[in-house]
Amino acid sequence: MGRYWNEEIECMPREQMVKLQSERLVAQVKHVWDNVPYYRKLMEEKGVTPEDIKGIEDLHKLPFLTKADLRDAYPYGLLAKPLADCVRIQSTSGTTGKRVVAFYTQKDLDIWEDCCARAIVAAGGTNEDVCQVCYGYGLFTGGPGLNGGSHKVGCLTLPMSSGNTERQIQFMMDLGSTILCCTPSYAAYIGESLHKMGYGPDDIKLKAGIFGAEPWTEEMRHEIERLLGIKAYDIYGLTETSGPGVSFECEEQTGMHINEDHFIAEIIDPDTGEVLPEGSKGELVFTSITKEAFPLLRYRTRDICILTREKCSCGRTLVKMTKPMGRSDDMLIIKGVNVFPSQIESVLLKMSNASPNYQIVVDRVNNTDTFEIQVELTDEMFSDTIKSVEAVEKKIGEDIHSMLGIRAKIRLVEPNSIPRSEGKAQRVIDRRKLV
Ligand code: DLL
Repeated sequence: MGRYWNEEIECMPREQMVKLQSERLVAQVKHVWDNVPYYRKLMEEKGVTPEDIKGIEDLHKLPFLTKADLRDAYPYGLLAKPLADCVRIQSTSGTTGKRVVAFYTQKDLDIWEDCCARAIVAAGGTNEDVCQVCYGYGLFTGGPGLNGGSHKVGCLTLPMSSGNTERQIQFMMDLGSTILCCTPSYAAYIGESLHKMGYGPDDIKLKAGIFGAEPWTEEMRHEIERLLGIKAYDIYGLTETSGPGVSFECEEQTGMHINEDHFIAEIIDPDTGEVLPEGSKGELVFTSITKEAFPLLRYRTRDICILTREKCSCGRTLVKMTKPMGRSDDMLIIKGVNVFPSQIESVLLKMSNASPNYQIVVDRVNNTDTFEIQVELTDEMFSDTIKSVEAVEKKIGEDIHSMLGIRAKIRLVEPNSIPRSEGKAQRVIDRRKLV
């Protein structure tokens, strides 16, 4: 028994899928070679030409692409279509170096929304449903992606964006929302608020939720399911590969099926780059084989997980990935926003009177991330007036907010109070225990 958006693809026999992937890969490699000088150079450096790629068995010959390449090529250097053919951009947060800008043609948008439609249908969605989308709208891919998928399925779509939780709950009750799409931490917060307002699962019509964009545990899943009286499904994706919908959970809830007709997944050793056999834990690498405007070949996601082809009771033959089990870089996801410690360092280094000794403390209290940055006072500042210290605190807070789009609690601490280390400085204390 299964609920599919595209049964032919989702349940396609393996040999047929390999054939489809191979054909698409060959065409995609030619497309980037012909249209993206940046790629051609990378391939030439590795001594590979499109003729060397005859099918997915040759994938390993291609060079990897990393976030550093995206930064080098920012903003237009990886574009594979004329700008006149592009109709949308989406982006990650971060005002400087770490920002990722992805481009879409109309066909790219259609495919992306189709992937999200598969996730909604796998969670039980039909055109009878009322789908409340509380991911952020705007440059973030969460809102636009699930919104588009919901339209495709024919759900009545509520483009709420995040925030204003009482109003979210009011709408949910008035309009009888049946599917909720948001980050898991926001889902838990909505659940708690519902109870605080004196209501419970019997007062709402929700049956399912599609939650992703940040790590979350099985315990959190059970908590959300209990608070809202729903079944909670995971969804994964990243801006670089379009956004949400690269993979999605089915009713078995034992990993997320990857939309393999659009993305080829590999697991590599993050240190050596060697491709690892099925079932190994390693870094997830994606090749997008249908994207026109912003195709990425062998893109290193930095997410650590395991792929499995064990038969799934839902009938889908698409490979499954586990929840990401961590990252091979130092990126943190705080309140759904991607944060690199180096971004915080760059804010501090720009201020002549702040010390570069800092520590980031992240925790999860009542299912919401807390974000504190402890910054050491310099000796001169320590003897300054409280007023001038407060001014520094405020300035750091504002600069962090404008850099990341989220607020941090800034705590100035005494000189030399942050432990020094002899090796790598421990910049991050993450108490959330997410994996
Ligand atoms: O978070 C896209 C998205 C939106 C996915 C809505 C799901 C739902 P980025 O902001 O580029 O894109 O962040 C991508 O977030 O590399 C993972 O580390 C993490 N991530 C995304 N989904 C999950 C998930 C969106 N289900 C980065 N579980 C990725 C754990 C996730 N981590």
